[in-house]
Amino acid sequence: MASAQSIILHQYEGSPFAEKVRLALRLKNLAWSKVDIPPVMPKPDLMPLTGGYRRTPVLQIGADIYCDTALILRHLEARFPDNALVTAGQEGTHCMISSWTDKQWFQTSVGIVFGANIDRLPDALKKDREAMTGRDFSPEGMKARLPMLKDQWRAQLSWLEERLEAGRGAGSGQWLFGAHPGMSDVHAHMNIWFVLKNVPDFAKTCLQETPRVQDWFDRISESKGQEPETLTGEEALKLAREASPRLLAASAGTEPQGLRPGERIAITPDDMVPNWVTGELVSAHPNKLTLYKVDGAIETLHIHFPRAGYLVKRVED
Ligand SMILES: N[C@@H](CCC(=O)N[C@@H](CS)C(=O)NCC(=O)O)C(=O)O
Repeated sequence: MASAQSIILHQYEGSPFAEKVRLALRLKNLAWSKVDIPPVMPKPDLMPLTGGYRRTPVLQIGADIYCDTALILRHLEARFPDNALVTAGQEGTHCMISSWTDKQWFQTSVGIVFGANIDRLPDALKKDREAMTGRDFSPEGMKARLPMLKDQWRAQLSWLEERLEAGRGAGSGQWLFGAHPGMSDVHAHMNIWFVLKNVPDFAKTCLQETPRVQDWFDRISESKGQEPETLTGEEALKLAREASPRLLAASAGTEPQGLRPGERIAITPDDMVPNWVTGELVSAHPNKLTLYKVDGAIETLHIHFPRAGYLVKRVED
């Protein structure tokens, strides 16, 4: 039975970013629970946890809410260090890798998945993603870009092949960086998983040209982990309301904007139509920012965001 200590992933099955976290949970063999959320707005059971942040996935542990896989994975690794995915010497590298897999490569993947399936996609999904990204999802535009995006995707896949080949020469080419699967492997797996699932013929043809990647992908996909318990959104909200966030010292170092604990600030991802979440700053670090008393959320929560890829501003009263 889930408790205030349980790892709860708010997710949906087809989400590649959720798959990234599921893979990390499998590799770390952690027990976890899930709440299946809708892939489009509205998300009535998620908003009281995030204060309006709408993306998938979101991680909840009691009254602490972690937004964005960049922070979710860092937090899981720090809080549950067994079966480490960030091994000595790899600190920082996986963040640089994820900034490529999650932005440049993912934009290519999503263009291919939507472009190849555009005539079958529900209108609600197209409209939702148009509103979220401000981009053009017209069938003509998507179809016209498809062949060019496929070129881009194959080029990026070939970087993994080169990496695995180079590692083999150094005696550790089983995984991207070393003899054990690590966080960089977790980040790199997502785009292949997503395109293989939704545009299988194209992905399989590319993988035939990159046999080391195919072998690596098959091996990492074999990880089993633990089956999650399924919770309802209401059950997760009850846990959040009844728990207290982990103790966290109010602190901010040398913030470029001079932000101080107690100030009202707003934060949004920088790669979509602004989705500001507004609350009181508890603590700010170069890679993490924590809010309390967030507008539209359960007041007592601590809601945590990464910094890279996010815009932050002070909110004047
Ligand atoms: N930078 C975010 C990106 C997450 C993301 O774009 N997720 C997609 C689903 S895979 C999404 O939020 N789609 C809209 C939605 O689910 O509402 C992260 O790493 O968590």
